Amino acid sequence: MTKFQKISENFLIFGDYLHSEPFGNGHINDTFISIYNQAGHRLTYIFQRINTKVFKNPDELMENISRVTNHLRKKYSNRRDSSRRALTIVPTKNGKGYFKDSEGKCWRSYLFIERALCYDILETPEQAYKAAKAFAEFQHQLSDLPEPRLHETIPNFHNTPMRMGAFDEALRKDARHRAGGIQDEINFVNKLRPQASRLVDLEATGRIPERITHNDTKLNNVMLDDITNDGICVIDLDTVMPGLSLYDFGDLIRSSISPAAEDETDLSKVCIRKDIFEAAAKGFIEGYAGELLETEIDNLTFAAILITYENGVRFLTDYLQGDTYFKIRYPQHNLDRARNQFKLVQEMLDHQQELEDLVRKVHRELKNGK
Ligand code: ADP
Ligand code: GN1
Ligand code: MG
Repeated sequence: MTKFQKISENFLIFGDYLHSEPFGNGHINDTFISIYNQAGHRLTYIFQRINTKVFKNPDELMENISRVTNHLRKKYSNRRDSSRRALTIVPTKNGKGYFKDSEGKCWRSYLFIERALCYDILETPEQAYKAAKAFAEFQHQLSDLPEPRLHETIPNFHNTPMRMGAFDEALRKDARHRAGGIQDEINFVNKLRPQASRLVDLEATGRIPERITHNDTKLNNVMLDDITNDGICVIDLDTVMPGLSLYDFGDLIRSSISPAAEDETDLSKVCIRKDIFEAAAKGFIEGYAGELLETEIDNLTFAAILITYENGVRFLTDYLQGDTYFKIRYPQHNLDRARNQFKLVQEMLDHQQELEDLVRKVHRELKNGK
């Protein structure tokens, strides 16, 4: 029996284990698919080794996910496809949300969502509209989650000024002697520094509300239906916690507006697609069913710029610290990602006015019922 099969035997799964393989392109957890023979049906399950360096309290993490997925499932209960619309945690045989193996590693399992795909690069404005709508509806559906407040699985996750503080500290320590080669990137970080606190300031002064948000709305964290392209299921729920609606719009734009991959090194390929942006803005505002405040709508474009910048700063910080957070495939990977993100920031800054105008146009059209 393989080590993996032994782990999987601790979950409440009926049938015979056939095999497993690594799956997906996530930067944080280790994800696998496992195939079972269940009374003659071939069934697939997701297994994940939770990254406990990043998520330090797996009990609180799984409690959040369990509350969120149960709440969503109730909302979909009259649709007869609730287990495709919300993640379903497969419990352990002891009724827990995760299993701790003999090495102290934490494992969980989800039902595999069939006939849907996660995209790393968005292909059409229709997909942008549907992905954005799914993330906005996800937030909207969680707006009446009963108390208590969700645990903050990573405190200050999108607190950009604190991310800047971490960057400054990493630069000061320069643990891997890498600072010498990144002067252009340091200059870019400093150029935008004065804007870093805008969203946290808007929140602190009560002009935008705290909501329950996903906080990791990277394009490949929503599954689009194979046939309809509908955003069938929002996944990767580890960072669902109190946050700002703007973070989720910002991160979706960051990860979908460019036709190039997040680690593309030919920066001439990193550019913005206005039709994708417009479609995503429409899907996001519409998915919120009229409940986004004007101040939130007015800051959608800025949020896309800020979250892309914040990600660049995070990649660069990890590069300076010796690549301890994001999975990398080669030593310069985080630096390449940071350069890519900063190029994308510059592209958005160069067209900021046009993007703002698109948001206003979409908002106006939706208000007029178009
Ligand atoms: P990470 O935190 O590492 O990004 P994710 O939870 O996003 O991990 O999972 C990584 C990938 O695995 C996803 O992008 C998706 O392709 C796939 N995946 C995760 N959960 C499911 C699921 N329940 N059904 C189908 N695919 C899934
Ligand atoms: C990570 O887990 P994944 O790959 O969906 C990261 C996000 C970053 C993203 C950049 C918990 O997302 O914050 O924006 O990489 N998730 C966490 O690709 O840090
Ligand atoms: Mg993911």
